[in-house]
Amino acid sequence: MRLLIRFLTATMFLLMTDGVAAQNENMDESKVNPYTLPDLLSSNGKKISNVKQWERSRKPEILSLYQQHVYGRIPGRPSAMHFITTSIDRNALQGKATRKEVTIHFTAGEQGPSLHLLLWIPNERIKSPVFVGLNFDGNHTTHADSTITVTEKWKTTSKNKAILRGSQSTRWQVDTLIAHGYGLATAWYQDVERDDSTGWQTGIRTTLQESLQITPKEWGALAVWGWANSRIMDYLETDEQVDAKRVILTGHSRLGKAALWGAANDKRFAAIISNNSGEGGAALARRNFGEDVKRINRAFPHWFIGKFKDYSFAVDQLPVDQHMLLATMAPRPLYVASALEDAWADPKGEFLSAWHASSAYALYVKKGLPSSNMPPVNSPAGKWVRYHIRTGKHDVTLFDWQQYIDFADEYVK
Ligand code: GTR
Repeated sequence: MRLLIRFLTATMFLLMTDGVAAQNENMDESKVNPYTLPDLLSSNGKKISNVKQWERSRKPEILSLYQQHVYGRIPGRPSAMHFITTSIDRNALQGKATRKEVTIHFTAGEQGPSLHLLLWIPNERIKSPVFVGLNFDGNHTTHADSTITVTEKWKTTSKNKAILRGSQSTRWQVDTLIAHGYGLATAWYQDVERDDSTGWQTGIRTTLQESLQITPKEWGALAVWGWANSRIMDYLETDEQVDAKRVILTGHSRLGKAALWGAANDKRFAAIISNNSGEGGAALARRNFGEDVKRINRAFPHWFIGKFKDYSFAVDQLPVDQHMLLATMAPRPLYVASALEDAWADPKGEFLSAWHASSAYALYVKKGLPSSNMPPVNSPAGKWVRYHIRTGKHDVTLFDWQQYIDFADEYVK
C-alpha cells in the first residue's frame, strides 16, 4: 500500500512538473485529429489569384509571420567577411575533380569566427552546378579521402572525439555527383553554432551580433544554420568553376529545416531539397503524428525563437503551417523526400504539405504534385514540386541522391 501511494505521488508530481509527460506523441494514423490549415492563398480575407498579388503581398506576409513566430530573422553578410583557400587538389578522384578547402572568415583577420568549406568540382566542365549542404559530423566524415582537414574547431567543439573519416560518406555520394557533372559544397554545421541550448553564447549569434546588427534572441539556431548556407553561396559566387546560377540547396533532418528557412530567405538558391526534414521542416505542424510542436520545443528549445513556445499546446493558433513555408520556394524547383521507417518525421505530413504548396506553383503555371494521394514507395511523383517516400530509415541514401540528380538534370541543369 505504502509503495502504491509513493508511486501515485511520484506520478502526480511528474505530471504536474512536466505536463508533456501526460501527452505522448501520436504514432497512430487513425488517431490523427481533423485540422484546418491556414489558407495559403488568401490575405486579410482577400483571395490571392495571381503571381503579382502573391509576390507583392502574400509571400512577404508569410515570410514575416515565420520571422516573428517560428525561426526569427536571417541577417545579411558581415562586411569584413573574406575567403581564404587553404588547400587545392586539381587531381582529386583520379583526376575527375578539383577538391578545395576554403575558410570563410566572418571578421577581418584570421582569428575570428569562421566556417570551413569542403568543395568538390568536376574537372570536365568550365562551370558546374553545385549541390550545397551542411554536414552533421565534420567535413572529414563526408568522404574517406585521408587528406581532408580535421579542423581545430571540430577538435575543440565536437563531443565525438574519434576521427571517423568517411563515416558519413554514404550520405554524400561525391563520386556519383561528379560523374553526373555536379559539384558538392559542404561544411560542418556546428562551426557557426554548437547544437545545444547554450550554443548561442559562443556561436555567431553572440560573436557577430554587432556586425550583423541582430540580438541573439531575434533568431534561433535553425536560422543560424540557414544563414551559414547563404555565406557558402557568397563564396560560390566568387569561384570561377562554379555556376552560381545553378546552386541547389539540400539538407537532411534538422539541417533540412534550416535549409528550408535559409532558401526562403535567399533567392539565389536555384532549387531546394528537403530530405526527411520532419517537424519544423516540411511536415505539417497541425497533423498530430510523430514529433509535434510541444515535443520539438521541449527537446530543442534553441532551434526556434522564444515566441514559438507559445504554440506548444496551441498549434491551431500558429498563424502559419509548413505548406506555407514550402510555397515561398515557388517557382523554384522543390523536392521533398520522406522515408518509410521515418514515422517520427511524419511522411504523410511532409507529403501533404508539398501537395498544398503546389497551389502556389500553379500561380506561376508550373505543375507541382499531381494528386493528394501519396505515390507508391520508391516512385517519385510531381514536376516542379516533387516527392518520394523510399524504403528504409531516417537517412540520406544513394537512392535519394539519384532522384535529386534526375530532378536537377530536368529542372536546373
Ligand atoms: C530528431 C528530431 C528531429 C530531427 C532529427 C535530426 O531527434 O526530433 O526533429 O531534427 O533529430 O536532425 O536528426
